[in-house]
Amino acid sequence: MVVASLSPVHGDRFRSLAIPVIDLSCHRALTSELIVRACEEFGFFKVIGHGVPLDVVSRMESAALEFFSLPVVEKQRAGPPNPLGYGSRTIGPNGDTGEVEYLLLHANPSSISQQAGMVSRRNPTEFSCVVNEYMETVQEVACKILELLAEGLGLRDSGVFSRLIRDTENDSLLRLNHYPSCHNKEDMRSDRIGFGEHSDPQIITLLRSNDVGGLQILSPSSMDGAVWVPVLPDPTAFHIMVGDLLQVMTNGRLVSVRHRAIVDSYSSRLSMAYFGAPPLHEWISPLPEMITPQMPRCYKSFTWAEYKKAMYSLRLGHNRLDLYRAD
Ligand code: GA4
Repeated sequence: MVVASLSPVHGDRFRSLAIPVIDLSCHRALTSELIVRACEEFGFFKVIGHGVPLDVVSRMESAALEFFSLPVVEKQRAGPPNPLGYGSRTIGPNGDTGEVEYLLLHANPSSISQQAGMVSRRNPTEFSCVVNEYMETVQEVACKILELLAEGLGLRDSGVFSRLIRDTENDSLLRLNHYPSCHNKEDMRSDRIGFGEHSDPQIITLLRSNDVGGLQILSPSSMDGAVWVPVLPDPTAFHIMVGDLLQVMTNGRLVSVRHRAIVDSYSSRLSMAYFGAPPLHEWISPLPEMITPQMPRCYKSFTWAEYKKAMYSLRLGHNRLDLYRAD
């Protein structure tokens, strides 16, 4: 395993930490073992050797930049986010805010083409094609990671996680985030929150950012309370996050990582997050193979639709998994 070192930036309490870097083009058995270890320890790792063509990423990035550079009134045609669409500064329906503007798109091709009409007046068809191509490519990488993960966990069915996001009715999303840099000196603080602390509710997140830093993860095993670890940007890689549903299905063996984004005062950051999610009607519960006498069942069963309903009724930083702990 290659290890990347993280340099401390601003924030409250921070420390530098080595996070795992996993090369997906390496030997399968070794890679799957490393993925499991990274997901247990951090719920977070970086992948290289992922095989996503550079032009697929560049086309998506250019389309996102083109959208965010439109006049505000134009962007607002694609909003407000309920929950999909364009939003600025408000996050979710319960009063959370951040120094960010964003576009939330559903992975479903018909939903993308519907949204494309509001996002791009110039060429909605081209926008749909670019988003569909990016989604399909990134979904493949997500499935590969999930299959390696299942193998590394020794599960009989290596498709047990990936099948959920391959399902034609999957509820996966793409979030394009633009964190603008500061225009005036008064705002140049080192602790401006772009996107507050939270874990991602879905199964898995694949995040690609430009070369501007800002992502921080909460160090899971720190003895001295919460410590934020800044992640060095790498536009050629993807950062992978374990989501709440994967924590439940693995009966708490893998952890969903808490993270946040800080705004850089001098450069604007663009991130593109793919959230792999199951169909709405899908029942989520700890896999029987993950329940042992040493590790009794930790979570109750619920459908993804139920979980979504709960998450939209709560604040961004809420520890929503606590609601589903088995007694
Ligand atoms: C966090 C992860 C994804 O960005 C997101 C977010 C969603 C939203 O922006 O609409 C939520 C948040 C996220 C979890 C709690 C609720 C819903 C904002 C919020 C306060 C798209 C998602 O799926 O959940």
